[in-house]
Amino acid sequence: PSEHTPGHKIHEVENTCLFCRILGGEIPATVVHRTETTLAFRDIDPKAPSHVLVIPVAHHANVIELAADPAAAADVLATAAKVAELEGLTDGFRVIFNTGEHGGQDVFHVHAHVVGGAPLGPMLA
Ligand code: DGP
Repeated sequence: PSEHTPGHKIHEVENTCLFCRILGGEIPATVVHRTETTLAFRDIDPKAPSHVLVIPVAHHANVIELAADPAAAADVLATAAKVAELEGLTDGFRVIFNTGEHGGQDVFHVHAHVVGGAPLGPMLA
């Protein structure tokens, strides 16, 4: 099986996928929340006062692959909601899945950006 086959667990891709390596503890990250199936950690280059990435433990390349794994998709959204609560984003926030070239996706392990803590303007750059 190829390293990016949807749903493959972390040990099968941890040598090549940056976020699988974060899941494996090989690369440090500031963890905000963790469940059996998801991890939430601070973006290394925050674009807002609160900027947290939520990833599924199962390796899916993008939101299209995530959508084919409804349990993982629901878990990612539930963790995004939990992050908003933990971060105190009571005035609102955004959940963004950058996808593909036009979407500006740089890391091909699906991640929800949870951003807030200040008014965000009409679009996030
Ligand atoms: P995207 O462009 O949507 O694929 O977002 C990738 C995000 O990942 C980007 O906002 C920066 C963040 N990022 C990249 N490398 C690391 C890292 O090693 N640690 C953390 N915490 N975030 C990272």
